[in-house]
Amino acid sequence: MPQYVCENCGFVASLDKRLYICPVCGDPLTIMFDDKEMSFIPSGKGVWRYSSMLPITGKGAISLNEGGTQLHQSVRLYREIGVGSLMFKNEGLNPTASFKDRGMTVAVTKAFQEGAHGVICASTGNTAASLAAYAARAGIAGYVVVPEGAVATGKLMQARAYGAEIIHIKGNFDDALKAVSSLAMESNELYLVNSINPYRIEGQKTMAFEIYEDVGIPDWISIPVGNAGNITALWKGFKELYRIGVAKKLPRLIGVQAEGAAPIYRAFINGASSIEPVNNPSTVATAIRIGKPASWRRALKAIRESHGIMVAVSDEEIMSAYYSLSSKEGVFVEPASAASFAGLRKLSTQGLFKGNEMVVAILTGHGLKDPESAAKVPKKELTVEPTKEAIAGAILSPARVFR
Ligand code: AN7
Repeated sequence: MPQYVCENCGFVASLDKRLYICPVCGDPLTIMFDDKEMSFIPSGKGVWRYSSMLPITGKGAISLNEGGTQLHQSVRLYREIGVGSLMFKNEGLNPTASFKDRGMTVAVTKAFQEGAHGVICASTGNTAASLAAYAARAGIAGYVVVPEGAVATGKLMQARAYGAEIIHIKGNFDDALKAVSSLAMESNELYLVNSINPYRIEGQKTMAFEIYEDVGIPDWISIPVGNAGNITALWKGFKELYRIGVAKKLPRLIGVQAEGAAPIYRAFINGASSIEPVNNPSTVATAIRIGKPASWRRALKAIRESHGIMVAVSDEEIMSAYYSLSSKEGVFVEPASAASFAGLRKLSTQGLFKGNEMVVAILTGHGLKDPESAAKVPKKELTVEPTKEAIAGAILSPARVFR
């Protein structure tokens, strides 16, 4: 049987208990399978296609058809960074428009099976939107705790529309997660669905399975890092495929943090064995405005084991990547997701790529989530009289339009 394992101190426990973090050292627990307990027998669509690799079956799952997201082949930006092939895994195509839905279907199904009265999370926005949708689907209460004034409007409106109760705190995400975790750990009724919940990681690891089925094993995969659950999940998925002999090699991971919220990047660059938390994280990419990532240790391990690299990008680099993705590829994502490409761009100027690599950039959330950021791109807008002449006169680049 799979069991909880603490990758830090070796604590082991049965999945019968409800546990999130290690009772000995406080690190998030991992659901660990023996090789012989895993078989890669994809069947059906989306996250539950990989039930044979998950700790619970898809029977009676609380699902909104999450997963099964598309890879977009880059048509322009791959040349700029100088690789053979660049693909964007568009997680914005999930039902609530972020990758969180992959983990949420598994975690909320578990909550439902346990008879939890409600689910709760701390969130920079996307987890809140996802929780709210799956709680609605399950018919249980949803509570989301968010940093006041620091969540993109689309995400907040999603949570509101799905009927969740929204609690704003006068603090940041790290404060929210600390308070919410300790509340959930004292309560039988409230089930915690942040990424310190090991079932979240299980759902999210299916991203790796989809990439494998679509294109095999890329040379590099870049992924934005906030609380570090997703990079943990991505690596777990690939390692499991490798351990059971399905995949013959492993990708190298590129973890991207925003400069103002980059404790894992700093630890990596300094060769440190632990992170120095950032007390006042700040970045335009509000989704990853996180100073004390819960899964930092597993993220560092993933980067080091994969012979990967951490990179930090400025807000300017993020917003430039954001506009490049939308205006040159037609792929509109939120700033935290654009960090994924910003990191590749930065590493390419530092000479990381040789020219023939296959690279996948994980784009974690949809652009419509964050209209405040879209409002910052250069405007090409005019208001004119409702006449043919006025409109023709207002067209700024006639050479392209009247070709
Ligand atoms: C678009 O919603 O933490 O490294 O509370 O929304 O697994 O935290 C969101 C994180 C990247 C980082 N991209 O993933 C939350 C939250 C987007 C995100 C991340 C988030 P992790």
